[in-house]
Amino acid sequence: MCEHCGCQDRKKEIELERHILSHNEEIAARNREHFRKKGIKVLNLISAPGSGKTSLLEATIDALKDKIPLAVIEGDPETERDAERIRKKGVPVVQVTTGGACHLDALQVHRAFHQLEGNHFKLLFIENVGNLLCPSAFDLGEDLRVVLVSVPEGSDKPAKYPAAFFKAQVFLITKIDLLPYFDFDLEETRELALKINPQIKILPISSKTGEGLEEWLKLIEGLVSA
Ligand SMILES: Nc1nc2c(ncn2[C@@H]2O[C@H](COP(=O)(O)OP(=O)(O)O)[C@@H](O)[C@H]2O)c(=O)[nH]1
Ligand SMILES: [Mg+2]
Repeated sequence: MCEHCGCQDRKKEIELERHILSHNEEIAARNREHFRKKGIKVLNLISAPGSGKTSLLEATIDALKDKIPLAVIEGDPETERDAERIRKKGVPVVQVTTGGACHLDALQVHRAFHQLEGNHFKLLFIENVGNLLCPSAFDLGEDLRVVLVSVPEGSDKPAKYPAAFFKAQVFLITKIDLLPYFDFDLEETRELALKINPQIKILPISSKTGEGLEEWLKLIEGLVSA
């Protein structure tokens, strides 16, 4: 090992990371095949803590649960709090507590999915652990990856966290009811995201006022009927 920077250790670390990621990809591919066979469409929601993932799920469930049977997997470092919020909506939910890990992996989703067995659903939402960095490296077997940034977080986030935007199909700008109170630049954030991923679909929404939700719901209904 190099006594100055420990570069030998770093090499081992990189090899270990590669091994973990390729193992995750194998399980994610199996998840994807399993979901496909069962006719279940899966969305993976990724954002920083507090961007409004659970609030969006609550609003989405209110709008869709009588039309589409759905279920939720919640990921958090600790507590059943988000699962309790979803349970109150009368929807099957499994909470995965990662004990400090900053993302969900495909094996955790595989196990949580088995806990949902016995429930009938066609749509599965996975709320990832609140973090804009780590979850983007881990495929869970989802059909649609959705990245969220809320207005108070600032419009520069796509430039700072490009991997999250590169691998997502949908970018939700959340809490747009707060636009009058923050210097969030909608055009800037759109441009930054499209520079990283020209195909990404961008929807500004507010779970509080319902603005923009219609298009989000249409997108989900389109995915389920595809
Ligand atoms: N003003 C406003 N607040 C919101 C909106 N969505 C969520 N919040 C608030 O943001 C906070 C975090 O929301 P939550 O859904 O728990 O975020 P999560 O950590 O990403 O799941 C809560 O206090 C919510 O009430 C919104 O559209 N507008
Ligand atoms: Mg949450």
